[in-house]
Amino acid sequence: MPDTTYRATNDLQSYWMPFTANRQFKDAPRMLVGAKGMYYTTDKGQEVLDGVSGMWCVNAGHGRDTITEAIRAQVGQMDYATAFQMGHPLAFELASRLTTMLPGDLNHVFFANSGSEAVDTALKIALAYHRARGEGTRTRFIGRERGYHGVGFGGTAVGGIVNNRKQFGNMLGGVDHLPHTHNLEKNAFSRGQPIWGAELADDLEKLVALHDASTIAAVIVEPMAGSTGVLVPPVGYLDRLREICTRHGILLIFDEVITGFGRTGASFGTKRFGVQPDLMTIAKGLTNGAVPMSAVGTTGTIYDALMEGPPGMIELFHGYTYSAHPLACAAALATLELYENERLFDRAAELAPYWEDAVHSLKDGKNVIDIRNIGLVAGIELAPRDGATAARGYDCFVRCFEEGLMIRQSGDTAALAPPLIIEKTEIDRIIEILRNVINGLD
Ligand code: PXG
Ligand code: PLP
Repeated sequence: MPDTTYRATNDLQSYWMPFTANRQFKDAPRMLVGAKGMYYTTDKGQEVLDGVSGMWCVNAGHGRDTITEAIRAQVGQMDYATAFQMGHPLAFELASRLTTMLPGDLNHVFFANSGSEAVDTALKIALAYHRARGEGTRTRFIGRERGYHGVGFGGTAVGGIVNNRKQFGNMLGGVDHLPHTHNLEKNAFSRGQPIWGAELADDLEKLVALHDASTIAAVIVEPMAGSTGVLVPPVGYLDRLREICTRHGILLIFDEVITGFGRTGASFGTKRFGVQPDLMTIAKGLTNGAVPMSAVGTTGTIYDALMEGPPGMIELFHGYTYSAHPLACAAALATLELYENERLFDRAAELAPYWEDAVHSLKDGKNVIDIRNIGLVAGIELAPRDGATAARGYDCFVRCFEEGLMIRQSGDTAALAPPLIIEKTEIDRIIEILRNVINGLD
């Protein structure tokens, strides 16, 4: 049984909570004290079905023994080792293992600790690559409206979420954005990839015409935008982005922090959608959420371009104290083994049709204006209340939690992304709770 006590001296005030309405939360806290399999346990002893894999990361379910044991063994063996001018075997083993999984010619891996750091790393690698090839004028980045790329200055700048930017001024300069692909008139209640919208990628041509290709380093997009409410790419859209990037010598970065590790019904979104990036960021599911870790996969072309100059020269002046942390490497290796042994990516693909039918059965729910899905992800969009965007979405999240279901709120969209070990009965339970909650909201 989890220990459901926390210290009485805890006044809740000292901790400044991230992405949280601190005062509202502290008036009515939701406290998690345990997690196993598909369920969290609250401090009140309530079991809560995890409909969002913690925060899109616990893809193999909570408290997996082999991962726990791998971390325990590693901390006993060696707690920490710097990655600067030093190595430890698990880091190399993990990188090799990852390159066998990563699609196409993504055969080198740089380690960081969060999705945000992976994004900053990928952007910097893109700049360094162009400079190494004598194209140092390529410094501009193109992101996309409604993109989420973490909270570093780089990621916030290429991201397309106004609330993440407006408190912080100018961000990184020289950034432009593609239009997002969300369109209720054309695509509401699409199952899987929407049919309409590939032509939105052509806006990249306009941006190239405006800024000139010689100034553009990279385009960064999530294959499927997760954080802003599950926006599945229209059929042909990513292919077209790829084609335009290739034609203009622009690197294409896929941010697979959410879409990696089985979420879309394949190992990576790249595989699911059949489009190959030059750089890929991964995090979250890499360690099943157990230890923070992220990585950037790059092509041999990019790596080789930087392996020039005298052999004693540091090729990339970048890295983190905790890059390739031994506990994270141990957790990641155990996680990848678990994914493979339990065939969890295949399982996600096999469950996807059942999941799709289940989530679309909410179509007639009160105020439901769209349902989107792919793999084991779904977004259920509710109409906003007059003058109060996101209020209905927030109430939906709180009510679901009270009823024993954890979802993720994105504006007025309820996002679902359960652990890939979910059973059909648990899918049914998610839908039942959501239906009751949605129909009970004003
Ligand atoms: N890129 C993508 C595509 C993400 O989804 C990050 C980068 C940043 O990762 P870190 O580890 O720095 O948080 C993410 C993270 C939500 C939500 O509301 C999603 C994320 C983070 C916070 C909230 O769905 N994804
Ligand atoms: N700030 C100071 C004062 C540091 O010494 C360091 C690292 O040595 C950092 C920030 C960066 O920390 P990290 O490598 O964990 O990103």
